[in-house]
Amino acid sequence: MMRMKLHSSTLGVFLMGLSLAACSGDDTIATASATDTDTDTDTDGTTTLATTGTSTTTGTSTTDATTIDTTTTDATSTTTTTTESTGPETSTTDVTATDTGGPSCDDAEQNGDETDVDCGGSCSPCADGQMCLDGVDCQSGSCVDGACAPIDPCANGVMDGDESDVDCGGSCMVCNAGQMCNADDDCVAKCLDGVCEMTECVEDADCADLNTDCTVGACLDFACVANAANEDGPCDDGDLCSEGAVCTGGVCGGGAPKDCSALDSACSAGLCNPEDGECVAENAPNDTPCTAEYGCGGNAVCTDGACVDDGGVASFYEPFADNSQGWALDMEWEIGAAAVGCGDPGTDHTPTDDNGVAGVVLGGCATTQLHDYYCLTSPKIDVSGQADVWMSFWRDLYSDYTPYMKNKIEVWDGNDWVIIFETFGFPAVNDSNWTLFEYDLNPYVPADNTILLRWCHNIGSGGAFNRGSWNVDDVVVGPQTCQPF
Ligand SMILES: [Ca+2]
Ligand SMILES: [Ca+2]
Repeated sequence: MMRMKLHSSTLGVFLMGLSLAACSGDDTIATASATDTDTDTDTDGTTTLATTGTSTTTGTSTTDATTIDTTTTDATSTTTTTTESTGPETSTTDVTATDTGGPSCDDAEQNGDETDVDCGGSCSPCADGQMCLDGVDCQSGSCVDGACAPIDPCANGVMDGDESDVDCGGSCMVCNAGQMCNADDDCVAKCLDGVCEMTECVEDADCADLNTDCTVGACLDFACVANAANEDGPCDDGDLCSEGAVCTGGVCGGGAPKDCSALDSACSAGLCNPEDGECVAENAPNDTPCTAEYGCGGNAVCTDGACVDDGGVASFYEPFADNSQGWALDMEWEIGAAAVGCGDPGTDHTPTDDNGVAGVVLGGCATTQLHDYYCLTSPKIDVSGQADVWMSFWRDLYSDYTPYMKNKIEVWDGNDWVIIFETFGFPAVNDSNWTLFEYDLNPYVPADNTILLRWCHNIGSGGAFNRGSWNVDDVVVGPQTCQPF
């Protein structure tokens, strides 16, 4: 119960205070609301406010003095105005009205801290569609863009509507593996016995683990599969010691072992190191018998990866399998297969299959037309480090005698060609078979340790007989007695 007696000058302040005060929602508070306000001047000069309620005046009202007596009982405020009558006519007014307090939660206006009419703020929450500031202003607890939104049945934390599990399935989002379902559509994948089953994938990107040089991961019926790709394209088979692997039906393979034969030698084998794919030379055990390149026929054995021949090693060897060492050939000279004809041998001397020799018109006769020397000249032969320098070769020479034909072998001593063999007059040379000849070159080794050799012939006089001339094989420059074959 509240009793108030107010002057008009303080009413505004009072209303302002009420509007700022928190509304308790208690409907026992009277709200200032007047349908009629009557202000008059008292006889003593003071102004007394007559307010609220409906004033009923009977006859002519001459109100000199007004006293407001406000009694508030619950929701009803009763104001009794007593008018003193100064004349014969007396007017008595009894007013009963709804009272006069501040904003309330049921005054049909948006005031106080309400977010919409009579709701929100400290009033009861608003219904869907009404204005709000925050979820607490709403019955649904959801304030979206300033308006109370209906509660999302798919996010209300209970299984309702057509959901198959809490907030999923039906018209809500699909359920995850392990959640309840009614049909496949309720699940990311499949519904099995009322439960969404586990799935490996939903889209191809989930299967990227299966991407390789030769495969592409794909999601098929919610399971990852590796599809073959890059058919016949290059791929890495993971073996550093294979080369040229390709994809075949999704599998990388078919690579060839890396070729490390460049490191092969008499006492080592080129092998690929699987750790880094590099070629390395693996040495044969020491004292393993071996065949030394240009070895001179001793008891060659491997020593720390090198084939050492105790008979020595030659500086140069030529079996004439081809002309890869670069001999210079004047007219009539050839390097090729031995051939029978005009006294030439049908087989070479070297015990290999190439049958290669050097000779004058292989399988035929030398010309008998007069000419100066035609020569077979060796490549440069480096004899550095060779303590003992001899030349040996196998010969099958069939010639006329000087002056019809003359034959010679020369060595370059750094300044001049020096003859180390020549033919003269009768009798002529006619080798019956391959024959070994050896020459000491030690006196002729030039300062730069590089020597040249040449085999030559001429026609010095008309009337020469047809002869097969030179056949040369297995030329060796090395220590004396060095005979590889
Ligand atoms: Ca040969
Ligand atoms: Ca010949």
